[in-house]
Amino acid sequence: MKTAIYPGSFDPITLGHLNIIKRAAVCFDRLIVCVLVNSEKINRGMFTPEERVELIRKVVAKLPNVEVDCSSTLLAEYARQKKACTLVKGLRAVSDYENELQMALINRKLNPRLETMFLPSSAKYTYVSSSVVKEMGRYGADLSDFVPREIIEDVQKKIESGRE
Ligand code: COD
Repeated sequence: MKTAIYPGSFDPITLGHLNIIKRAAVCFDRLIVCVLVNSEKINRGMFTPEERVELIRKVVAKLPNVEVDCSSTLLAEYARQKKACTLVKGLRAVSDYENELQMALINRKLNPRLETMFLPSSAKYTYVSSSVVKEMGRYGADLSDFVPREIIEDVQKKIESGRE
């Protein structure tokens, strides 16, 4: 069974993330979407790791080979524990690549069986990011082109509660 991991901050999950999840899910028997809590960004996040997992679960509920998890383990070690052969990363721009290449090389050094697969962002989601969602939400803008519809209300409520 071929298992892949799609790691991220997912603060919150966006349509750009979902597009990568759906495209990766057809390439592997099992895809684990993993909220990494050792990422530098996590402590600065708006949503707690548990909330991020909850939102992702709502969005991927109908994708049978997609699981959602949260981990504070070193990614290469987490992949070993899950018997995963591949890390999936999305690339929005050349600027993403430099940092991602370095991480891919380090992860393969730490776990020589672990490959990184880069999926280019779909053109219509290239500009979508969790930061943009939070920024737009603070201004009460319509999030339907940015966030999966199942979680728009949750995301808007959370952003509004942060404004009080
Ligand atoms: N279209 C396509 N892909 C997208 C889009 C979009 N619109 N938005 C985001 N993505 C991709 C990102 O490029 C990334 O691959 C993934 O989705 C997750 O994105 P984010 O923004 O939720 O998460 P990031 O960018 O903060 O990444 C956090 C990671 C946890 C993935 C990163 O920090 C990481 O890989 N950490 C592991 C550290 C590691 O491997 N260390 C090794 C030893 S140094």
